Amino acid sequence: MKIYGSRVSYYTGKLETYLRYRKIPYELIGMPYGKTQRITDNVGVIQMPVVECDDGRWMSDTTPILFELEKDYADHPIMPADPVVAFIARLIEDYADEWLWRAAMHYRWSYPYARELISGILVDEVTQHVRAPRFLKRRRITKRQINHFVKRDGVNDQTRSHVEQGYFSALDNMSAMLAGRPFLLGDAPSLADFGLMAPMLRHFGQDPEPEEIMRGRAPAVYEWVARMWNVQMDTKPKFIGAIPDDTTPMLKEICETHLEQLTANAAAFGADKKRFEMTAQGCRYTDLPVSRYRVWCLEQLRANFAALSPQEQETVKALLPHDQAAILWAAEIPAVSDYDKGGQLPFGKAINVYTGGIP
Ligand SMILES: N[C@@H](CCC(=O)N[C@@H](CS)C(=O)NCC(=O)O)C(=O)O
Repeated sequence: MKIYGSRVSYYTGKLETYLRYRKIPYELIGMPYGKTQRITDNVGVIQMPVVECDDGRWMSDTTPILFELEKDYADHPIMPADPVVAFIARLIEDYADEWLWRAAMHYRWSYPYARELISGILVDEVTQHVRAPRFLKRRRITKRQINHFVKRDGVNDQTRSHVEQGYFSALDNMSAMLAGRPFLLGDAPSLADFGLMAPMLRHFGQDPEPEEIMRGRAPAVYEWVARMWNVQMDTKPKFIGAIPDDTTPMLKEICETHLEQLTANAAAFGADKKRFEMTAQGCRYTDLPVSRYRVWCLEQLRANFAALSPQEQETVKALLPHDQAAILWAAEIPAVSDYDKGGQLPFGKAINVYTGGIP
């Protein structure tokens, strides 16, 4: 298959880790920003990664892509057999996809060495068609990324240290889980591990400033990144049969941050707003972009919770004893995403995380 993306992209790294695990051959092609028509015709929007399959079909959105590819590996899946553990794997993946993104973009574009490194790689990969001096292209892309993905995503003097604390918490919480097991939910990589590779591989584990933090604060996570990159397929993957206490801090963090954001975002989307406010762990964010895509993420989590047996639902509720978790089982939410209504994904038309492209 052909993957259009970038070797420094968050979600491309997640997909590549999975493809390597499954020994699925692929060719990574820089996203052709000069010729985007073919991409938008086939998947609806420009985002990375986008997959062109050998049979002519196109795929987008890494979570549905992974589940589509999983159909060939039913006897040794990345989803734990226990339904509660499987639900927690989905929750961790969603947090990795949609919450840690802000911290990852902040560390990449607010710090000088990361900015220097990545702006150079990005312009060489995806702006070959732009006829302008390289230093100018780097300056332009840096400005775009800082504006769109740092400032417009709510990182400012009030929130910066909380955003950075979110990275430290992820490192500490993963270290606690990895102290007892090679992978987060067992002896083999699960959806939770592949999800966390998105921020940990191509951003935190590669961009100079956060990489230095990872090496010093969480060597077990640094080691896990390499382990994930080299992990061999196991024909009998062993996952834990119940969620252990070492997972408690991560689940608390997910409720207090990611679920807080999903709740406030859904309320704002339902009220037809473009920007919203929220308070997470005492930190006030006053200007965040509303995301239709993340309403869909919440719908997916809720549908998966609803599919659990009453007893499994009680177990999940006991694992998430925080106010913010109630959105997972509330009778209804004040918004409908209307995304992927026909259940076509990963073959349907995609939408950007922020509707209408970058806010
Ligand atoms: N839900 C998508 C998200 C993909 C995504 O947002 N990718 C980022 C880069 S890693 C992107 O393309 N952003 C738009 C841009 O930078 O122009 C997935 O799971 O693949």
